[in-house]
Amino acid sequence: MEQITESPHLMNKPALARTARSVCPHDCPSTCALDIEIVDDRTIGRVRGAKDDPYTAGVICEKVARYAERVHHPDRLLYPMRRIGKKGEGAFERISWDEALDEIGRRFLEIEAEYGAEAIWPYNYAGTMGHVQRDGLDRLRHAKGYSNKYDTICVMISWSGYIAGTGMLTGVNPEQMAESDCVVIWGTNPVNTQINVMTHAVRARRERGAKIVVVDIYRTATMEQADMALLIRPGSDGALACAVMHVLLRDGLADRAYLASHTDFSADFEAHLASRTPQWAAEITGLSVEEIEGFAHLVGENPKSYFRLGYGFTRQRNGATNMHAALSIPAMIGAWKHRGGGAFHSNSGAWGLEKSAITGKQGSAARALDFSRIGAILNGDAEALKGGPPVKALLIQNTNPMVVTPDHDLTRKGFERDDLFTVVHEQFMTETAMMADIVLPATMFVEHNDYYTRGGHTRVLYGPKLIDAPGEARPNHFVINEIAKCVGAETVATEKTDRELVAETFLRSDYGDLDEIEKVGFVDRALPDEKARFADGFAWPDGKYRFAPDWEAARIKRGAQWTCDPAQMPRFADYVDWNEPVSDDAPFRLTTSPARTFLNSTFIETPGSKKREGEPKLLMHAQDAAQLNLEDGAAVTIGNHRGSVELTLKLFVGVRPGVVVAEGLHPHKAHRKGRGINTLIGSDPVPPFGGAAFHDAAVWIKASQS
Ligand SMILES: Nc1nc2c(c(=O)[nH]1)N[C@H]1C(S)=C(S)[C@@H](COP(=O)(O)OP(=O)(O)OC[C@H]3O[C@@H](n4cnc5c(=O)[nH]c(N)nc54)[C@H](O)[C@@H]3O)O[C@H]1N2
Ligand SMILES: Nc1nc2c(c(=O)[nH]1)N[C@H]1C(S)=C(S)[C@@H](COP(=O)(O)OP(=O)(O)OC[C@H]3O[C@@H](n4cnc5c(=O)[nH]c(N)nc54)[C@H](O)[C@@H]3O)O[C@H]1N2
Ligand code: SF4
Ligand SMILES: [Mo]
Repeated sequence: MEQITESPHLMNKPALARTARSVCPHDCPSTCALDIEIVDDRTIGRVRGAKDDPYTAGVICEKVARYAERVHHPDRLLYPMRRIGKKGEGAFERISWDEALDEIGRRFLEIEAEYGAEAIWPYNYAGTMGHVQRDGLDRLRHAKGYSNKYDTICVMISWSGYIAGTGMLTGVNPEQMAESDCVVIWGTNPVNTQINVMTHAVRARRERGAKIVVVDIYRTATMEQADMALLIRPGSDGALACAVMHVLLRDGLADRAYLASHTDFSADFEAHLASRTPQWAAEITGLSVEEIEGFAHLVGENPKSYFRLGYGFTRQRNGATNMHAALSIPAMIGAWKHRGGGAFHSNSGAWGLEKSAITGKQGSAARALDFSRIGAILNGDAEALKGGPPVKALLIQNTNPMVVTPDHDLTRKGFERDDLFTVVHEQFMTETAMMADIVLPATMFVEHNDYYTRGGHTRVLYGPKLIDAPGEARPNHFVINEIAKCVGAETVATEKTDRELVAETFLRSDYGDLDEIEKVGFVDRALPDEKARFADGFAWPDGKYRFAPDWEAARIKRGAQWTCDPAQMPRFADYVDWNEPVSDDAPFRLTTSPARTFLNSTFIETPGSKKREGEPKLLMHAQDAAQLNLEDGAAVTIGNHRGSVELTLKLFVGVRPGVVVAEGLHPHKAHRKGRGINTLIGSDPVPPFGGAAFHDAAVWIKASQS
């Protein structure tokens, strides 16, 4: 591969001329406002968190503070390439953009003629959270009738559980965390995954003596900062939540007036909770009765409690019901009534964007294939293919499915198919790009224009092009337009620039004029506070919070599909025992929680992140290690019926016996034997509407044979 020669490492350069406002493009709820030093028209310097943004408040994570090392990395892809070796071998030759586009157009048209348009699957996710570059592929997809994608990999489970209660995906402005008496950080590890939550939670403690509660399955850096640490068994959150509600009712701490005015609370639900005792939940969660009662009393006596509900705890087979059960606690104490109280998961229901300029005509009749089941789909599973033609071509942008999707061995087998034509548009030679027939070089966020959303706060931010791209790297917008021209979809190949698409989308969404918006850098979509706390009613026809969810109504709101028998869903907020069962053959429960300086599969190439994360490790309790005769630092193999993976053992006191944690999506090649952690994760769709249970796998563990 060619190396960048014109961009020396920047941190050494003198501070320069100007600083520009931008926004972090990554798939992180914080969506930080950034101030970026511009050294010259090809070079950035320091990246800092904007001090005048109320949510960012001058704080960003270390990986993005060092972004210059990613933009100016010597391994960036600079030219289009054609594979000349075997798939995955890594042998490519440089070709021109014209050659690449001609070949893509020709192959796509041939495949369409022989198998139909649905045999082509544009496959994009959230490597960039800019809507023009992330979602523009839909314009081409819809115009051609290529296969749609059913989005399950990240938010399907959690959003479904949240909407089942409130009816809408919004909540109390997270800046208000600083005004609460108790901040409950549940199933998210913000020190790793969205640092700004900590800024506001810690402010509440400093300024008002608020307590911070953390609910997790291992002692994370976030839990280290908690006043109350609730270390529970994976998948047991529903039991904890129900027992807390039991205690609140039992001890007169529920807000009966609020239950009557704002919820569907019923005698039947109260009777249901009567059997969900702290003793019952102690068995399931591993907590003591005192811990459960202590937590219930803390929030019951401090109804100005703010529940920050994460994604992580929903990556379980019972994750949607656990989200709904945890969300039911703030309703039980009337937390929503109080400024500084309530709940928040994502604000994505508040954007009100009209995006047809980007995504084109909606409502294509083509089948929607499950993003997380790419392995089954590429291996010809008729049910996963929905009875349609095989997938013969993939057009991949902003995602690295060879690393991030579950059931990896199946995924790999699919990508290895000789008759699969794969196009990957990337910034680096990822393990997915290695499987491509054609690799196209992509720009980074400072090299193109876009606007960004992510659900962690209330603002939509604009990030302009600040420097020129290296080599022949091109934005997604360019690639989509050019491919459209090659496959007879000229009408969707807009002459508009990425900036013009942002401007048009802002106008159509009643956000206002981009020139004006650019002066401040954002549009604030905060709902009026009363509305954010559902003071006039939750987003159901009768305005009542649902302790007894109508999952079918939630499905319609989500535009989702059932992946289980609807009768399987519990009637009320509850705990259901759906996790992958442990057995003598697979006695440990594995979670695969994100690492601090990787972002999904991104940043694995930057020196700072590589140094901090080191080799892939498995966190295990000393008692388990002793039983298995394993020592700290031992090479271990962990496996299940899906495959096996090698890691280095790290003894860790903050994990329960029987539970092991592998942090971070290290590349396969970083593991001995070349298989990474998603080899062990199932792709069976999680009830009720699909999704991958990344933190829910049963595994065996043994010393590796050298
Ligand atoms: N540094 C970094 N930041 C990231 C990411 C990254 O990979 N690295 N990924 C980004 C993306 S795409 C997303 S969606 C968000 C996700 O961010 P989060 O919402 O924080 O989700 P996770 O990090 O998956 O998991 C959070 C915590 O949940 C714990 N957990 C797992 N199972 C359970 C359970 O059953 N119950 C409870 N109570 N806890 C459980 C995990 O151990 C972990 O500590 O983070 C984003 N930010
Ligand atoms: N085991 C396990 N697996 C997981 C998770 C977990 O917790 N555990 N988390 C899951 C979650 S929550 C998510 S969201 C998924 C994330 O899965 P992905 O969205 O695939 O992950 P990323 O690494 O964020 O981004 C993928 C790629 O996008 C590329 N990219 C960035 N910007 C651009 C651009 O402008 N143009 C183009 N063409 N490419 C670009 C990056 O270089 C990167 O290689 O992973 C999931 N996988
Ligand atoms: S990755 Fe998250 S915390 Fe880091 S700068 Fe981006 S938005 Fe902020
Ligand atoms: Mo995600």
